[in-house]
Amino acid sequence: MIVRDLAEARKTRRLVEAEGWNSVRLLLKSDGMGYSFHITTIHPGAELHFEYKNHLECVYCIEGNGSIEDSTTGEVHPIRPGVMYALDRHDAHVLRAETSMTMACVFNPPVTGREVHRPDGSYALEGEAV
Ligand code: 9YT
Repeated sequence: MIVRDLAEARKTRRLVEAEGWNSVRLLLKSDGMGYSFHITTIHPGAELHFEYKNHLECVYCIEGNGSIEDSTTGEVHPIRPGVMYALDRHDAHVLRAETSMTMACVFNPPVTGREVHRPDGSYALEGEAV
């Protein structure tokens, strides 16, 4: 069994910080679960263009308000506590935070540790050039 405390994990290399967000990776590939699990904070005013070409992701909003725009269709969905979105088609999207947002995120395949976004909004697959 794996038991981890978010506040403790935040003090370790499980915390990854980047422009507009930080994320604590509570489960990584090395944990052998087949997915990774992150608690991500999006900073107020952030506008993030992501496209996880190599990963499927679902995100559940725990706190804060913002929106997600489907970059292909232009459709905008409000995000508030209780809302989940799943990028089942590796959907290119824009995440906008009106307030600080706390999100629980699951990635399949799991991230390995220190990934941050490449210029195209994706994370590298393990072994792929960064
Ligand atoms: C909300 C969102 O897109 N989260 C992505 C995961 C987070 N940026 C991370 O842990 O890399």
